[in-house]
Amino acid sequence: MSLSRNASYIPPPKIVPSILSADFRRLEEEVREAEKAGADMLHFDIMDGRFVPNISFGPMVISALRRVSSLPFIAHLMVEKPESFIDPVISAGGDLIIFHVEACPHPFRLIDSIKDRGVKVGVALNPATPLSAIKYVVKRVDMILLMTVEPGFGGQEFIPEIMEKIRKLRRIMAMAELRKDIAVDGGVDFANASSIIRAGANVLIAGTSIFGQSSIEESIKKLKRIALETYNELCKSGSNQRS
Ligand code: S6P
Ligand code: MG
Repeated sequence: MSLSRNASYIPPPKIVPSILSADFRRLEEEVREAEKAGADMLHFDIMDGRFVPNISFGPMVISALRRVSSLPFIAHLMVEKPESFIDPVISAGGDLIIFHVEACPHPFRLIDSIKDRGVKVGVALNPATPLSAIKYVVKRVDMILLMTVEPGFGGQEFIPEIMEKIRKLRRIMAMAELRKDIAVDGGVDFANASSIIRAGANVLIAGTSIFGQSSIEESIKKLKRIALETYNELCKSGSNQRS
């Protein structure tokens, strides 16, 4: 099916909790609660203290949680030399691996090596990295992740300038008739979720506004409601075409 003129194709929204903000003393319970509440995927921030000024956790945490959740797992590699994390993340149970374009001089090789192992692949861009950095690889990936904070820490504020970057990427995709997930990561909350979907992103990755709240379940449901209402409105008005 080809796109009607002027309509963009935003895939249905997905709410993706980032466990960086979870209570690590009760990680299993919090992940079970998130899954029960309707989370669509789970997001794991792997940091090496070099690509970003912080260290989080490695594939072992993915492997431990793989035993308690059947959600698709996204591994967000905020590391130098992402190629050395591919096998450990896949063995641990990762379903989609996202590498940073700033950390990878040979993205075609890395994308192929991830896909050859039967795993999905995404590419992430730091806030100040222009979209031209992924021009030649965008067709080959399953997801593009736009950082909406400088990577490294949870609980930061969404950088408003990135809203225009989301719009631009969705426009580029519509012109090329590409129907891919655009994820945003950092500072996503109840107040900006609707504008993010309107701009053209559909995967909302959220740490603080899910795990940092009094109820994980209510937060996921609220984010989902906001995202779905906005999405349905866009489809109804004809500015977005359903699949
Ligand atoms: C950004 C961070 C992100 C995370 C984070 C978002 O530094 O490293 O990649 O996914 O968990 O958290 P929050 O609190 O901004 O939603
Ligand atoms: Mg992340």
